[in-house]
Amino acid sequence: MKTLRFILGDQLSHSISSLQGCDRNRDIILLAELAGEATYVRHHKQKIALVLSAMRHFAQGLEGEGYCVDYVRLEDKSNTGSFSGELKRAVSRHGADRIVVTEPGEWRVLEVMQSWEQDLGVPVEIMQDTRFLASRSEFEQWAHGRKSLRMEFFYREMRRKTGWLMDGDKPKGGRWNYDAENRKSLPRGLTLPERSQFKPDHITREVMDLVTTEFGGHFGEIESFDWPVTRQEALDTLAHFIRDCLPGFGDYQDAMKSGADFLFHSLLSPCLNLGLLDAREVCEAVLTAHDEGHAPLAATEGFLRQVLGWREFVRGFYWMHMPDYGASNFFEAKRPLPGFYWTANTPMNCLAQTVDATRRNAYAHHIQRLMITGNFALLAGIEPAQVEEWYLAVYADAYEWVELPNTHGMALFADGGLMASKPYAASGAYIKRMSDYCTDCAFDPKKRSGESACPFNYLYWSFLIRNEGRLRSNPRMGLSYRNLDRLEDDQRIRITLQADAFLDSLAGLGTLGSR
Ligand code: FAD
Ligand code: DLZ
Ligand code: SF4
Repeated sequence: MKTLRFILGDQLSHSISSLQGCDRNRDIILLAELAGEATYVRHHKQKIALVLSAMRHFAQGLEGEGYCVDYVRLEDKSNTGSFSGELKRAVSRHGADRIVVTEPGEWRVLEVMQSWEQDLGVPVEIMQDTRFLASRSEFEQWAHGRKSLRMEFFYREMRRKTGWLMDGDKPKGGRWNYDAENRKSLPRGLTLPERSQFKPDHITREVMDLVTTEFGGHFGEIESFDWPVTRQEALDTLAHFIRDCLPGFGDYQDAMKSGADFLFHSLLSPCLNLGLLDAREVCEAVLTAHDEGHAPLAATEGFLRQVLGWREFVRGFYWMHMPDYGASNFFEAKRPLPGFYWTANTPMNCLAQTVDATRRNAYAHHIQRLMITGNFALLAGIEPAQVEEWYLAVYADAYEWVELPNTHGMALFADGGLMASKPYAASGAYIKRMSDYCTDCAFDPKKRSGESACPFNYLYWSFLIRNEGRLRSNPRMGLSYRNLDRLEDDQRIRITLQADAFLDSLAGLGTLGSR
């Protein structure tokens, strides 16, 4: 029997289930560079270069280990550009009579995979993706019968299951959650760690040129590319994070600063999502650093919560709610995505900084994604599908299984509360407290209305007014609505009028939102 093992571009792990039991003398491993995967949303140039370069390096590594690799390059004239097309060609090229593949990270690809057996007339084994700490069925069992799914309770279950940061059945230090200690703003003069940078080698350089030629019209800068593209570089990134960033990770997890694109964040998501690093090894390395006295408990717990908690939770949540998850639109938001999400051309400094960093790095850290671009889209009532397409396109770590729950559920509350207990809506006061963006901004974060008022302020109040019927009964919105109740009627009217005029201007009916 001749087996074809198909490895997708985000399955670059030696432990991938589709490689298990591989007979190096007989089996063929297929990897294919696909124009369709670069364009189903128009990915950031660095994202495409990252995936292609990591694929080329991975294939080279497999060949060096004696595997028989069939690698289809983007430039290949016969390349059909799709998973199905390349698999079909490979089956006939090799006379394969069995296909083994690991389940993908996106519903649309699973649907395609499920048609292969019939279309190609050979048995197709779709293996579980075992690179997560909770399997899909384990998540579903945990979720079964619960009225609402909250990350916090899932995370506690995962702590118990792994025994990580546990004293018997109690959390180490007596608390499950050190979030309250992880919300410090950055003290002036604090030295920030350098990002570890990887100079493109000849393979990456070649891919960067290819991306420039083929996808030059896509969003984002390519020349600044310095992402890790091999397993060794990914391990170096992890070591650098643990040494230089982890001790400050907890304290400044929610902070933002002009010109500081990475702060104490790990930059590990592209490596994790491609498969260059495994979630378990990342958590274990961080726990070892804590045991050796290198990282405080709050930082260690804060990091574990992200990987063992959020990352696993959103993955289980995605598969449980697909294929219909993205269809809801709780606030009936319909406005188009403003042009400055692509150009950074806006006098709102927080947005300009975040979009510009995204353009240069294919990266923004979590609080920028959630509380700047996400918060703005929520308050402004931008149509969820347009916001989701943007997030899937612009970040190096974006795959639908992780992007969609974070955008649709967490940032936009478009699912009406399946994922989060309340919308993450915030006014300019929050941004002022957590960043230095407001210092250099054309607007005043202390003003609620008027020409120089921060747009986040009147948009925030107008969001509460507009959605009163949907949100007032939410117990976690009580304080917000008590504050709204203190506004006089004429203030409400002024705010609503200003917010509407501002939003119309974003849609091209005026010039307020753009420079
Ligand atoms: P760190 O701050 O160092 O965190 C460590 C790790 O924890 C990350 O590498 C990541 O693997 C994990 N993590 C942290 N928060 C989350 C989360 N909410 N969901 C899942 N994993 C998490 N993350 C993606 O990997 N891909 C996406 O497409 C993506 N889209 C997002 C869209 C929105 C609107 C929001 C609010 C968040 C999104 N996130 C996404 C989650 C998070 O912002 C990124 O994982 C994080 O910014 C990656 O940077 P880092 O590796 O430096 O993270
Ligand atoms: C994101 C991406 C890109 C840009 N290119 C490829 C590719 O050329 N070949 C490939 O196999 N995978 C690519 N990917 C990753 C896929 O989009 C990913 O496997 C699916 O979205 C499923 O998670
Ligand atoms: Fe952003 Fe408002 Fe601060 Fe300007 S004043 S940076 S728009 S929060």
